[in-house]
Amino acid sequence: MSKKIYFCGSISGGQQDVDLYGRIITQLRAYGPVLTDHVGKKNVLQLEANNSAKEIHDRDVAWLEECDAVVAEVTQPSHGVGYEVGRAVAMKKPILLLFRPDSGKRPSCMMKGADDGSNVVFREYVEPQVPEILKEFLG
Ligand code: 6IA
Repeated sequence: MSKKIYFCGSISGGQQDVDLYGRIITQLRAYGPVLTDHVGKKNVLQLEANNSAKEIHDRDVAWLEECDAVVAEVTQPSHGVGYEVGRAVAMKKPILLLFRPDSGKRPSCMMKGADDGSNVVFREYVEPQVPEILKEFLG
């Protein structure tokens, strides 16, 4: 069954992982449309340049309401990603939180601790594990 997927990744928080986001989004498309595929594009700032912050916020929250599942790459800390995850938890969406321990970063307790063993899953991973993790979550 096709699922509408909302992918979250850092933009203003730092775009150093944008190529990884793009590779994850490419794999996510096998499960359904990715509503936020611009998050994996280096030129997202130009793509969104004609939209105000309010337009982007309201559109993204509407997409969150519309989606069937949320996948967030949370290694690079981002206010926007934390906000989206919090809103998605309140909406009771199925949420997969992906964190790379080999980044040397410390995961936020508000991401790691959001794991509830069912609806919200926090997964530490290395990139070669992405296909099996997505299959488990979305397949
Ligand atoms: O705080 P951050 O920018 O790192 O938050 C990133 C997250 O919030 C992503 O998962 C997006 O879904 C959403 N988001 C935040 N800013 C934007 C944005 N800005 N465009 C699209 N989605 C966004 C465009 C740049 C702006 C200067 C026109």
